[in-house]
Amino acid sequence: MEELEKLALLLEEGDVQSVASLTQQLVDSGMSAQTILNNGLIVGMGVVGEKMRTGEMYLPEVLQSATAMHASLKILKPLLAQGGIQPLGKIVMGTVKGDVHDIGKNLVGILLQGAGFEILDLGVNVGPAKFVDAINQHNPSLLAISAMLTTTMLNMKTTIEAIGSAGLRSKVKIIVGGAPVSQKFADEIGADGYAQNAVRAVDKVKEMLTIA
Ligand code: B12
Repeated sequence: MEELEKLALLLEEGDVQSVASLTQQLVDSGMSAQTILNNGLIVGMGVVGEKMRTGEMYLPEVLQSATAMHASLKILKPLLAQGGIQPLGKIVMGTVKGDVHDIGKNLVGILLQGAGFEILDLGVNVGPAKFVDAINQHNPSLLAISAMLTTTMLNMKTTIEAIGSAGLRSKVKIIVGGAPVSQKFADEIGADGYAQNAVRAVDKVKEMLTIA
């Protein structure tokens, strides 16, 4: 079996140790972190998502796959984040209230860091007040909000409203993303930008902050 197929399968099986060691092995063999991520890990996680939807995989198993993905990303992070020299600006990020999905958000953060931004990650299950406090405290140029559930994506709207009520809306650009989020939804809730994945997020953020 091809090594990347094997990695995807091990991720699906939630074999944390083997995913970590195969990741390290592939890195050592000279394979790029982007290839390992896109053609191994994300492929595997796609299968997990589909099996979760059809009821073939249950929550504890999915969590185990997520743990394996975290272990692999820990190895890939320094490679994916390579390249940033001068800080281009400060970005505060977080997953909205009620939502604990963080793999996609973390990836967006890693690539933005790699592009030269300073990242302040508030983590998961972040309520509107915490986002408001972070803007007051850190004065970022941009806020990146993630949501992975059709129910919790509505909390993006509440968050943007809270930022408006605190009089901070004009101080910070807001980008939203996550599987159920679309450009249309971003427009509806008054976000400044949307990106479908982490690679596009980097380009979009640069465009939003008018960085060449
Ligand atoms: C792993 C996982 C979990 C793990 C999360 C672990 C963790 N630490 O993240 C656990 C087991 C905890 C979990 C729990 C649940 N999950 Co879940 N989960 C997933 C799964 C399989 C993978 C998500 C993932 O990491 N993908 C890989 C990353 C790389 O992709 P990504 O997250 O989409 O991120 C990319 C883009 O979306 C974008 N992006 C993401 N964030 C941002 C932010 C910005 C600013 C930008 C610009 C872009 C961006 O860029 C990222 C990188 O390219 C998905 C299925 C799927 N296909 O998405 C279901 C899925 C999201 N989960 C789902 C559900 C239903 C649940 C639960 C409600 C299940 C339950 N019955 O309890 C709970 C909810 C828990 C909660 N309160 O949050 C559903 C959501 C359905 C819906 N439409 O609402 C999905 C789609 C599965 C399914 N097919 O049914 N889950």
